Amino acid sequence: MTKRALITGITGQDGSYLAEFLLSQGYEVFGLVRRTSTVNFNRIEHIQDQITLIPGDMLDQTSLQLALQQCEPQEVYNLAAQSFVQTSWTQPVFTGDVTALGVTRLLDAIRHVDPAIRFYQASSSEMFGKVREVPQRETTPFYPRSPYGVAKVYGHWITINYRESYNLHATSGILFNHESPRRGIEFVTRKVTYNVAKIKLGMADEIRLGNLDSRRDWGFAGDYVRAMWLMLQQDEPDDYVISTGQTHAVQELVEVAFDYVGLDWHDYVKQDPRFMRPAEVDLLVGDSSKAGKQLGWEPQVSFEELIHMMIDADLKILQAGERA
Ligand code: NAP
Ligand code: F7E
Repeated sequence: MTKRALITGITGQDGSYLAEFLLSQGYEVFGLVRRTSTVNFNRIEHIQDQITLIPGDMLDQTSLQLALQQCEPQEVYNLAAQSFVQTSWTQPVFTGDVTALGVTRLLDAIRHVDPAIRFYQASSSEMFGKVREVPQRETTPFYPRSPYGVAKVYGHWITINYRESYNLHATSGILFNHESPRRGIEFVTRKVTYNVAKIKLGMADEIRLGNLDSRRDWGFAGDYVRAMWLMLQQDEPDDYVISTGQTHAVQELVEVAFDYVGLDWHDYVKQDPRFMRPAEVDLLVGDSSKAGKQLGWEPQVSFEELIHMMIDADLKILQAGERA
């Protein structure tokens, strides 16, 4: 029997990779899409004839219930969120409504429509924030440092609460930063690779960045969506950290990117207080040995390979005159 999966956030970076992956596994794929005045399906337009899009919004309980009734999925992947940390300080209530309460709306709809549905929640390393332990693992206490991080802690715990209260197969993946050529242009990796490509092509002459000292554990999004799927294939729901175990400063990201195109970053990078955060997460590095043992998951793409892949893709986009 063909399995059916519903992905919220299918138009986002991870949603597009997960949709491709589930199609390759023979799934019938449904995606929840919210109404916007301009269609923004550029990450999924190459597979749009193979998936079914259902209108709905994480802010609207009825739309979630109707979406579940329409597609009758065996698996639901909740990737929808206001996911940009910086925006969460200027839109803290909206971020909480979508990224935190949205999880409860969806879990409650599942409980009423079909409690046998397996549920994946996109938890985040931002929950560790001001880290209590290095490296961070499933048992590390949370100390979020942004309204986004706080909202994700809520989403994480409501997932566990619905698992324990209603016996749902509800799993949470605590994913560390993962990037790709499809990453939103506002996140630091893509901002750097896109602007380095522009500088290389003579289309820009500087990049303005915030804190160069913070450290992140950056992996490839294509590897990480495979982990999401593996989690829902387990007999029992659980929580898993997904990470590379390597950490790099933003400055190292800048160095690797400029080195790749044969330029010296000192000549182009300007620090700009507009991109500093009211509270920073200084160091993230994950320990995903539980996922290694129980899911057989390992990352395949190194940090350097990832940055090179993103620059190659951005050079192509710019040379073709396409949208970022
Ligand atoms: P993304 O590119 O920002 O995508 C977010 C998705 O959520 C988009 O499809 C967006 O739709 C949708 N969305 C936002 N508000 C919505 C609403 N009210 N109703 C319905 N859909 C809504 O994020 P991503 O990088 O793919 O991340 C996927 C998930 O993993 C997010 O929950 C994120 O917080 C979490 N996460 C990401 C990382 C990472 O490093 N990428 C790490 C840990 C956790 P539109 O296209 O209409 O805006
Ligand atoms: O920032 C620093 C910034 O915005 C990374 C989301 O997917 O991963 C992501 O959150 C670091 C921070 O990602 C700029 O201060 C310096 O220390 O790329 P980012 P993030 O905040 O780590 C987690 C796991 C998620 O869950 C989130 O959804 O880079 N930084 N200068 C900058 N960051 C940005 N965006 N822009 C700069 O100019």
